[in-house]
Amino acid sequence: MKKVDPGYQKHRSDDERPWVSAEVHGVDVENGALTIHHGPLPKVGMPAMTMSFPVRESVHFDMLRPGDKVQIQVADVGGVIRIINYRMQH
Ligand SMILES: [Cu+2]
Repeated sequence: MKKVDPGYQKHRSDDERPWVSAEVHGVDVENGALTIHHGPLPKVGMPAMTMSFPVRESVHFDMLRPGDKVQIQVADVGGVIRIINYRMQH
């Protein structure tokens, strides 16, 4: 039987996921994580908070700097809530 990543809903395209405002506080490329302050993420049950957030492996974010304003999309990938996409917020 084909093993499917249980948390990642493939039928739902990334484009449909909500974009949430966030501010970069720290960039940890080595550990694949961003420290951010993000707005409420009701889909994954998080209020607004500052946290270290794992980033999906395929997403490049080494050009981000503390203070950058971004919008993020998050999803459960392999049982871990990760940033799966971001875009600069102007
Ligand atoms: Cu959080």
